[in-house]
Amino acid sequence: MASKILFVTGNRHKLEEAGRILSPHGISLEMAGCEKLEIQAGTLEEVASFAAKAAAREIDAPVLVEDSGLFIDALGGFPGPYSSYAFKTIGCRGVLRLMNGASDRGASFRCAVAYCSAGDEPRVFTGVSEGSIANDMTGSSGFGFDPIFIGRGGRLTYAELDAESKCRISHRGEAFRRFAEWFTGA
Ligand code: ITT
Repeated sequence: MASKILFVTGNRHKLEEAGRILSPHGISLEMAGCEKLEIQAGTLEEVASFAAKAAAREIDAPVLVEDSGLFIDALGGFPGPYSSYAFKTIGCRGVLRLMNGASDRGASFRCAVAYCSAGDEPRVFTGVSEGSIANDMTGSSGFGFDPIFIGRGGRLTYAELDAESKCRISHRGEAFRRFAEWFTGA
């Protein structure tokens, strides 16, 4: 029988992608009915750990929390842990404007997944996908910064990939697969 775990997120796209990644490992996700407590911190790991510990305590059950972001080399890693805010404010177009004329277009998507049971310390699993920032927005799949991110060695943005292909190479895919291997003892 599949293990069901509560996932603390307000982002349905994350829930859909994480569910797709975990399902071959016999794990299914359900959106938790509590808020993700977002602290301001320098790393995704700290943000995810803090939120997971707080949520596990609040609902008295094991939970998963994920924090992710786009780190752009030419912008000193911005927006990084502030990606959610940057997406809501300047969006893909604003990032392209900031990158106007930049010859170094290197960037990475990063993801930290924290698993925590009530009263325990969180365990964190990370994933990275290296790539670059496109010159224009292309594609309509996915969410967030997908239309401007091209994975390493590829030509297509994440928004031009189908969900299965994105999850195979994405930061989220790597982090959740690492979690699944630990959780199932594989
Ligand atoms: P929760 O905190 O409720 O889980 P969120 O969308 O606010 O949802 P984050 O705080 O982790 O999530 O912010 C990550 C942001 O980084 C997200 O809103 C996107 O703009 C961007 N992002 C993360 N992963 C992405 C992906 O796979 N594709 C495109 N953009 C992504």
